[in-house]
Amino acid sequence: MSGNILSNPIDLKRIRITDAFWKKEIELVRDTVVPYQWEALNDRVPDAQPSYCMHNFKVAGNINRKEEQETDYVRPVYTVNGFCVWPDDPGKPEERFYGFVFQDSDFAKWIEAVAYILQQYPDQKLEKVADEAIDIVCKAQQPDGYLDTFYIINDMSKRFTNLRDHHELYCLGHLIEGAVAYYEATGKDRLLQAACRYADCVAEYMGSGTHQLHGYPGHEIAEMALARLYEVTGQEKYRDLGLYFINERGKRPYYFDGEDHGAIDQSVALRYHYHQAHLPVREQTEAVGHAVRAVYLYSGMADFARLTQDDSLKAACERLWEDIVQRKMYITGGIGGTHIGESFSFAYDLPNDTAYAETCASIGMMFFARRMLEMNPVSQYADVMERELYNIVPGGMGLEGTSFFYVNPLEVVPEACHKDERKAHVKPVRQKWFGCACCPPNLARLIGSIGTYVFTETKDTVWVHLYIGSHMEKQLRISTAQIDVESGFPWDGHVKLHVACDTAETFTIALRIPGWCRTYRIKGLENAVTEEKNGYLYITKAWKSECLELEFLMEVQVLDADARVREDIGKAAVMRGPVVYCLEEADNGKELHLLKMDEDAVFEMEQKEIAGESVIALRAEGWRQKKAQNTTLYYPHRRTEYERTTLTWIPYYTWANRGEGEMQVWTRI
Ligand code: FUB
Ligand code: ZN
Repeated sequence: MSGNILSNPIDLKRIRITDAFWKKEIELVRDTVVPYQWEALNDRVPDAQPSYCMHNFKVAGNINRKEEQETDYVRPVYTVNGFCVWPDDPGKPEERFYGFVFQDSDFAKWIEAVAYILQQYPDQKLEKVADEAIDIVCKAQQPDGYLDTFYIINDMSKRFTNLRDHHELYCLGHLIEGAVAYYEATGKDRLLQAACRYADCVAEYMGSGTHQLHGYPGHEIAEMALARLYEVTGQEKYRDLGLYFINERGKRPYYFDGEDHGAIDQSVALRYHYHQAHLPVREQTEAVGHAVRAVYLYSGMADFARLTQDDSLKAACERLWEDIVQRKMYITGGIGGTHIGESFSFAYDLPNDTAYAETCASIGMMFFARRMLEMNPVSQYADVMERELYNIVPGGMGLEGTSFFYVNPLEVVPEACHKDERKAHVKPVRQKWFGCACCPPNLARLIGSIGTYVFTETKDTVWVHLYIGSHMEKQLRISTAQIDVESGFPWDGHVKLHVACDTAETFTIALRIPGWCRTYRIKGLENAVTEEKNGYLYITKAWKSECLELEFLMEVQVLDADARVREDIGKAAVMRGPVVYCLEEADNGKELHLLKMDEDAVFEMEQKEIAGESVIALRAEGWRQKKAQNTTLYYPHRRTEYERTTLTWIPYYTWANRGEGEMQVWTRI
């Protein structure tokens, strides 16, 4: 790849997070989220929607056992809630498959989160629970490696007949991700072996051979997972399978058209777009269709662009990236403007109150961004990671760690969520669990692995992409550098970078200059050669024992949206550093739409407690529109009158932690 710098993320084992903000989040995942989610996967959370995830694995494992023990055992065929269209012998309730077809993936994400926690906080009790869970999962595996409980329980003869909808390859992808992480954390390879065997089974069925299916995943993720499996095992067959999926997508005739999708309608005109299969991936220019699928695909494309040094694949990733961040991303980092198909809408169509902005899609943006950084360290990618990290990611979870948002709107009037079906997908408060629970365990694995987003490295350069307090070790040619980042983010822009080497040695540290920062100061550059490039300050010197002090001026910024974003015309949003702010009813009363900011508002910062979380809130004098004394719905225009009021903004990620109420990010100005 001409002119590019390829750098690698750093293994979690080499990083220790010391950051006030993120250490707390990771510990919340360790102490609350992981145990809570284990209860949820076992259907033991009172008043929450059941998961059936572990139930399905157990049922599938029992079928295996019966087949082994009873030669005349006939595998039953069962139906599944809303999905299965096969002969309807419902079978015994306790032996049926329940839930969504991809329920297995919730275990895989959970075990991945457990793995990241164990890497940072060894814990024998947790490891035992995880090993027992792995045992249940592995018992469900078929002799040829197949491992998807939906078909194992329902009808094995139908497997791989509906790649478009039935998520076998999605479950494979998640299984690989979880298995690799668990192997890296514990050295135990039982789940990794299971994942490899399932991948081998898929590779038997799918590929370019005449006897094989020329298919690819209906929901992407296997691509990036196979890239990871290849990197961990060194086995080229996994790289080849992942690349095959990437290259096959979008070819004509459309593979899914040859499948039997049962009762599920095929006639939707944009069906190719929904799966990003409307064009071969190298020809794609616009981010379309289901947003999570899309960014998982683009992440896989970026992996293979790097692994195979493929410039045309990289160029496609860059075009798709640009389309998202310049035309289809909310200020919060949310993506997916419409709930119809959980999809991207058209350019600049970013409604606030019907937004989809699925938590998983923002997590997918993190994956995509880090992979783009690995191919080319340009600060805009890290800027987006940071936007996701301080807004949608922590906001996706309640401050207590046991409630979650799937959809992340930018404006909420609770009554509308309850009464207007067009907004039924928008919940005004976080939920304990979801029937389709993709987001909560996705958050757990992302937060658990946050350390892998902070730096990337080559032999002689370390990039600091995120200012997250952390410690890492860098092996140089002759000595080892201990690098410590101390950071006040997201509340203040002070950062200290301590570097200590046993013997003075020359290497480069590249520090990201955040996109939101107009002025920064740095102390400690004596005897250094510096260069600013692509949003990074490259500092090369013989490091021995030094401390760099940085100050990124963190001002309150009032932001407009491009005039093509119809919903935000005449409105402004408030940010400070990477944090997006919002108005909430709890501080500003009802009818937030009547509030108006001053063009030249003077903001004051206020330390505030929100459900036990200490944050910086912002206050400024503004206006509340007076209601006219009309007796009819419409009346002759008269000058609008306002009264003075104080507006209080809180960080977006903390909204809906004080009960149900209105919220808005964009306010009239
Ligand atoms: O299809 C699996 C997951 O469920 C998707 O990623 C989410 O968008 C939800 O539809
Ligand atoms: Zn999700």
